[in-house]
Amino acid sequence: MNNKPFYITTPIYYPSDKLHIGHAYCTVATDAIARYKRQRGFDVYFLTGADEHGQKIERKAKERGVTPQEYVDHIVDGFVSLWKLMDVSYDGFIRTTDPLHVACVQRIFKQLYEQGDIYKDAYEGHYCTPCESFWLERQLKDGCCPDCNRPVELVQEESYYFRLSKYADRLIAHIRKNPDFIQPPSRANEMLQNFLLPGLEDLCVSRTSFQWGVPVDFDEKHVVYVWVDALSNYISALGYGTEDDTLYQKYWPADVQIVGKEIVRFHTIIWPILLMALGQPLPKQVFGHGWLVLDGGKMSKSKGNVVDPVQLCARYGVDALRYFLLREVPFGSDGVFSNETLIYRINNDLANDLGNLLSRTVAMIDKYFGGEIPAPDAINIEVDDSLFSLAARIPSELDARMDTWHIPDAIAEINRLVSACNKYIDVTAPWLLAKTEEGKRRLATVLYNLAECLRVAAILLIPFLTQTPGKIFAQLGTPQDLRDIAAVAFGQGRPGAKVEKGEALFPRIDLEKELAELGAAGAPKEIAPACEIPPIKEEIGYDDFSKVDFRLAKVLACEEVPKAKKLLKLQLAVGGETRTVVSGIKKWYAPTDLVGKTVVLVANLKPATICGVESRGMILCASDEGDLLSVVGPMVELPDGLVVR
Ligand code: ME8
Repeated sequence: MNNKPFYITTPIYYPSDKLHIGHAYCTVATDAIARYKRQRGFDVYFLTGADEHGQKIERKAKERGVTPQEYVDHIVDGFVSLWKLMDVSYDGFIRTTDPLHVACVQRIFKQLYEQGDIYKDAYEGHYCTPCESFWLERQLKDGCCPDCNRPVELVQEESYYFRLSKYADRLIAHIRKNPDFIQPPSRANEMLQNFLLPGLEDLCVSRTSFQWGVPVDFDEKHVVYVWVDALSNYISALGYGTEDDTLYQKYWPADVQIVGKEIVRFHTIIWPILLMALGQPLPKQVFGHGWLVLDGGKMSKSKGNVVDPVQLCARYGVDALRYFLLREVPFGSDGVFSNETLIYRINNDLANDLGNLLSRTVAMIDKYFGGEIPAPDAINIEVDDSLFSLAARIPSELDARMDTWHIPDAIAEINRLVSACNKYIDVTAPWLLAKTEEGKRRLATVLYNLAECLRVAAILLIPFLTQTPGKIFAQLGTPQDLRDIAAVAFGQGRPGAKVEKGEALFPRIDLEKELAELGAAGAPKEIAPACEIPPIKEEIGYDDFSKVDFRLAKVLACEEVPKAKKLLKLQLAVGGETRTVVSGIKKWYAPTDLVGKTVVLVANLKPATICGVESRGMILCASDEGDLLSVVGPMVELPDGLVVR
């Protein structure tokens, strides 16, 4: 135990409707580092949370007819369940709507104002609401946001400004003197060349055109700019500036702040300058990771190609998804997600290599040694030595990769050991050794070595996979004290431990069958409406509502309307009466799909003649005006004619 504090953070997430696998990537990678450091005896504090303020959220809540707080509460519950599902071991979860955070932001703003680093002025400029970013005229790309290409809004407001320019030289010097501050180094260059060296403008840090933010407490018509609000989370969560700032004293400055590449700019310019102005130390490192992309584009809900981590966990298990995210994406660069590569990784690395090695080893110990790990005996220097030395070397090789957060390379080291074991089985041919007494003495050594390598691999896998190491230990009968990193050295395993055959760690997946099931696109289908969910209409009284006569109606017959592309003609039974109703649902239903079904009819709608057929009423459908449509009906069988209210 070295007990040194280690503070690591993820960005705090925007409450968008659903987190996708790209978000999960960032958090799972951070979790792996946190778990790794804990395993190495550090006193880790891992912070994540939710970034809940801003115009975007205010607008969305309004569209849905709920308060912004109600809107974010619901979504943040979803974040917490996803992190729980994916075994994300955070120590702190900060919400920017927490009163402690709000008070901290207000104190920071006031201090900077009082010391002259924030001043009031008139502002005219361009604002990208989706990115919550201000842009100068010259920074726009064809009049649009240079980051997301969406239109910007011209904003004219009296605002507070933060003197970024005053600190620019100090920041440039800091970046140059501390090559580790921004990682990977390419991102440091990008910040220097694109933003710092051309010169920093002062930053507009308050808004008056919306309310959903932290109010400037000495000038309440202003709310604090969301990025100043959001970035402060990293210290507000530790009690910065409060009476009880024990966590702050212990953990700040952060050892590493993991962020996506598109927000490195905020974390390596605004954030360090804010800290300089407050007289606080800067984080030791900001690491900008790449994106998980689909077909060359960043995942995003608006592109309609989101892949749901909850669905993927349900289908393949948490460890399979964690493994894919951590092994497939080179840390710092972009990685591509496809169902095919995910299944390939599961089959190749997890089922064939690791899973098979365990089941073969346990089965052989069971068969040839009555289920007890044998004591090593007849060593073959040539063959065994290379396995020993690899097993002895791997832990430090892995440490070297993890020192620079090269998680996929660290996992590749463990895989090297697993592959070497599989080759060792081929070379030693245990099934032949089992045939003679002398061979059996040698076989004892071979199986001890295999069990020992598996134990070492399982210990090293602990930071990355949360369920598999425990399963390996259980099958090998590894006692608790030998599951610890302190016991990682090859050869500590005690002969005599009882192995226990278990289920396959990762069942093989039939790729073709699976892809067919997932659909031609190879991605789990997301049901996403074609249009934004429209806002709830203006309130009406019960009197207005009661004017509409909704009834249950049974479809007696249904046919296409001749020469009409979209229409079906339905004969409906409505409490002893038969009616004809025309409905534009031919694209979704064949006539036979509907016969016998009970639907909801607007029974007192004035008759209308559509394509020569008189329609008396209208049946209710839920639709997004795009491809999604369903006729609406009761959840249990009920007689036609019943009133729906
Ligand atoms: O940026 N691949 O929040 P956010 C990899 N609230 N990472 C991805 C990704 C993808 N496809 N999509 C998103 C914000 N991310 C701010 C942060 S911090 C003070 C405020 C990553 O919910 C993204 O790069 O839009 C970012 O690091 C994180 O998810 C949260 O994104």
